Amino acid sequence: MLAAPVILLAGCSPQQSALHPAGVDAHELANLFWFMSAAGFVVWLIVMGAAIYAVLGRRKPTSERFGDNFILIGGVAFPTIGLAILLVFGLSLLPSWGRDDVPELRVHVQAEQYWWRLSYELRDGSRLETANELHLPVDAVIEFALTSSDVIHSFWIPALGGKMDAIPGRTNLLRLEPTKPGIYRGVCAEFCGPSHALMAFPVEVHDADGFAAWLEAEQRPASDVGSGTFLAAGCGACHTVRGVTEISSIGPDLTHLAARGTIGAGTLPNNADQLLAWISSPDHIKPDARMPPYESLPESDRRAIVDYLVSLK
Ligand code: HEC
Ligand SMILES: [Cu+2]
Repeated sequence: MLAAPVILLAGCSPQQSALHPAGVDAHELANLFWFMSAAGFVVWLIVMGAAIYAVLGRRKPTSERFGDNFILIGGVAFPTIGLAILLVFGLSLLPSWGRDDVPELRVHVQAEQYWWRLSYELRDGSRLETANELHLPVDAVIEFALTSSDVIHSFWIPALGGKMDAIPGRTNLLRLEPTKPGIYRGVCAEFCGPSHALMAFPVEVHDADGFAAWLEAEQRPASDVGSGTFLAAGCGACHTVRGVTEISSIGPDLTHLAARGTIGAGTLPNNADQLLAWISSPDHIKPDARMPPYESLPESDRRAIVDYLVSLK
């Protein structure tokens, strides 16, 4: 009994916790949670007090008037006023739909089985494509335009705010405002297939300079030194590496893959050994992953491809 909460709490890393808020909405949600919990606890104490009094209290008959008043106050007035207060507090947190201010940054998010296609709207109106790792500026209102290419997914960064569904054929808008630089974790929060639990994404919140530096680095085209085996193996049939192969983008953009912390949407740490394992047999690492295995390629070829991938800084 004592060990249970310890084990449960150990599972709460602040990186992915709605109770360690690092954004405006997350703060409001955490406050709502603590307020509701405290109010629930007070009501529980009162009810338990009444129950204990009823069982152990003095057995003296009470007047009918006392009985009527007790029911009116305890059974009608108290719940009505108490629930009204909780309702008003809860409703006050709904986003105001009249908000017509322009967000400082817009990011298009297309959920795919089982990864995230991300596209940043730049000041000049062009788009910057990337995948599986979000970088955001601190203290800025960011609007996410969410959609999906296959089934319903849900976009959720617990440390920054609430979740919203990504639905095929629709665009849902979600605004978040990070308040604290750091590294957080976002997840898919709607069951979408066998690898649903392997559809996460690291979120890095930068100060303004850090974000500008990331954006600039991300816009550079990739290096094509050593791309021979990668291209010959046909990886370009699904992956774009800007400036090297831009035929198709069925899979995640790999232009600056080596700058990302994880591979397979938060599934593995990004290093040469894991990349080799991933290319050899993605389906083993991530059931139902939509990438073919390359086990049949000679190992020297797979290693040459990995050498190229780790150079994509
Ligand atoms: C049929 C299309 C297809 C081909 C061909 C393909 N891939 Fe993929 N690849 C994908 C898809 C889809 C994913 C995303 C899988 C997931 O995370 O669920 C992926 C993911 C990856 C990732 C992880 C990217 C990230 O952001 O986490 C790497 C690295 C990768 N592929 C490398 C390669 C290499 C190298 C080749 C050639 C040997 C190759 N792929 C061939 C479709 C393909
Ligand atoms: Cu999903």
